[in-house]
Amino acid sequence: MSTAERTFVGSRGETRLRHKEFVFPVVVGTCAFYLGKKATETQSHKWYLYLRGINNEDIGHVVKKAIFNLHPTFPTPQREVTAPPFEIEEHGWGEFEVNVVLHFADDSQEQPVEIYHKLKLYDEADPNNPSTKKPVLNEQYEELIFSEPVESFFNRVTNFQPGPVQSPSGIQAHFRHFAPEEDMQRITAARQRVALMCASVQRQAEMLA
Ligand code: SLL
Repeated sequence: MSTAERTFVGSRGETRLRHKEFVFPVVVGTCAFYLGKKATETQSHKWYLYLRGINNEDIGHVVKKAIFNLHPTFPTPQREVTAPPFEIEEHGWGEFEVNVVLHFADDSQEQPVEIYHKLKLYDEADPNNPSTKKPVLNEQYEELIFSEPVESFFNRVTNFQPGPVQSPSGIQAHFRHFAPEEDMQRITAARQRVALMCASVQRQAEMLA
């Protein structure tokens, strides 16, 4: 393909990659600890809300800012974090839906995106026996899709090797392990098994007919 076909010029004069999709997976999560004896009516839990890379790598080369919009019962409910770790710590008494607005690196020339995420304080399986040791984790895997990305942004981020991000909170020990590629392999294998089963059922049906 010639350069002219591979790229095109966007409305702001930027060179974009035609028919290309850049997929950037992230995890939005909450990690809540019951305060036990220290619990009060308005502060029963200490919780963390975060945006992270799926392998807990630094995502600052793609995301420049995360705005966490909390429930209006919180003082200054809008919290801006402008560098990794994109994480906040709070105390509260109730669950609610958080709105997260992500702003991307300037050279991406992309608009911010919004993600909604539920802060969970109680384990659904056992809501009446909160533990002070084991936190309640709620993590959500999201794929940020940059369709027809700016060429220079795409080249920069795909050639970049991010390091791990460390948070003084220590909550990483509780993070889930996400393996989308392994999941995909399992799905493909399961599809093949189903296809084989279907073929065998069909053969049997044909023999009986
Ligand atoms: C509920 N719909 O009724 C939810 C609202 C709001 C939680 C939960 C504030 C903490 C503070 C807080 O935890 N709000 O006052 O500092 O369950």
